[in-house]
Amino acid sequence: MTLKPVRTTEQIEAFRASLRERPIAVIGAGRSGMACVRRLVEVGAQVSLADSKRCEAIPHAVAEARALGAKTVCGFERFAEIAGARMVVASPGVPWDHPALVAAREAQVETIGTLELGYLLCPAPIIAVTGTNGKGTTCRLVSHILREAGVEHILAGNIGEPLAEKLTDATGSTPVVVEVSSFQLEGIAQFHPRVATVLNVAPDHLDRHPSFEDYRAAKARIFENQGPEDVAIVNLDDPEARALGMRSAARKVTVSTEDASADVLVRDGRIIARVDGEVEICAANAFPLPGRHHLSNVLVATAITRTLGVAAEAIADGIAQYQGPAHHMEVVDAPGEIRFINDTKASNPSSAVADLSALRTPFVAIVGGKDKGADFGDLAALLSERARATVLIGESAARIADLMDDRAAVKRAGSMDEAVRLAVELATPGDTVILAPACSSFDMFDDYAHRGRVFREAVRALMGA
Ligand code: UMA
Repeated sequence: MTLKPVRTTEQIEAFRASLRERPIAVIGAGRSGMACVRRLVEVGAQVSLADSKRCEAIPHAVAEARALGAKTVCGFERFAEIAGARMVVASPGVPWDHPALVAAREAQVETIGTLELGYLLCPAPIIAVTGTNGKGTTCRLVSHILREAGVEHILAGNIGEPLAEKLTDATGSTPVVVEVSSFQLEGIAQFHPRVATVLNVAPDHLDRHPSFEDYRAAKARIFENQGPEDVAIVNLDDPEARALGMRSAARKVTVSTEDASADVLVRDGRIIARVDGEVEICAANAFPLPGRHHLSNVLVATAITRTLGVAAEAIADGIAQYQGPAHHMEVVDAPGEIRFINDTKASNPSSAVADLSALRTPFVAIVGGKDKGADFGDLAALLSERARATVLIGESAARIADLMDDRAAVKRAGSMDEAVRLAVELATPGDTVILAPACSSFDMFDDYAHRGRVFREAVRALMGA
């Protein structure tokens, strides 16, 4: 199936024309906000860039925005500060119930997220992937398979580069694989992917979304503009994802590790795809990252690429040759008989549980960080039962400690250096020491990548690498 763009050239041109001379406020001077500032300046909008930080804290963004002719509003808090705006574009990190966004909507000012702006300007068809866990891996795997198959495409979204940034490379015939977060989905209106999937839904980001229902509703929005000419990939193994996918108006392509009626399934240890005819892809354990949760992602990536008509051989090669990104089950190169794994990307309990469950060696886990209000029950039970010891860090340490079995070996550390030192003392040769925080990083680090780098450096310093 060749994916057709949803937006016509005429629609995009009319939208661009509607932005000319229009006063538009972009909130958030991070990657998404700055990409939107660039695109809006290009089409001749009158842009104001607003950020809650002081200008001195974001010097590069402020300098670039001013050089482009945009106004800057630092220390931004209220709608009054951008009251002349005729459109507000909010970065994903800005909560949708931010008082300034609420006031803008009350004043009938069109308020959208940065993903929506990218979509409205995008000439390419979109393949969108969301889910609590595995969305980055699935998008990377789809991209890797498409590369193997020689299919030109673009990879964008929550994974790193915003859609609005990658637009400059997009044409009607280059599909864009977009990793989409619940934060981004809150700010959509017309966003309409040709192929969409929700991989799974488990409680996460409950510091941002008022309830699990609200978070799930945000995820469900990925399907809201799809019709029968589009495709929804439905993971039958995850009850939440299944329910959301089955309600979509799109044609369904189902995947399952267990259900023999699925369109992409596992039979006798082999992945079989029944999308436009039945083909065998490869062994179910061909994917280099361990764990059953990854098999679901592999099935979804197979379903997406088969839907696009990619040959079975290219899909099999892409699956077998996939290399994970830094910070996700990344083995740290260090001497000695202890294996160190940097899994800083496991930033919620369900991803940490999935990754820890896949370990085959005894392990000492370093866990904890900013408390997002998540339920640590399953994680604490797994650590109490399976970990040789647990070292807790960050804001959530006390809450996790309270849930651990009395007999479990639990220590607290005030820094990553101390956590790694304690973990090594508690480990025995042949063990794995794994950083799987189950929390976000902002209480101690700039972001998850910073946390991963600090872990790597602490390991190498301690082990004399
Ligand atoms: N800001 C305000 N007011 C607020 C909140 C933020 O002014 O109320 C300002 C901050 O001061 C800062 C800027 O907004 O200057 C940051 O904007 P942002 O938080 O939206 O960050 P970006 O750099 O634009 O990165 C965003 C995504 N960040 C979030 O969703 C929080 C990145 O996902 C994404 O890679 C990037 O767009 C490109 O698409 C990160 C993430 O943590 C990795 N995502 C969450 C996750 O994966 O769990 C959803």
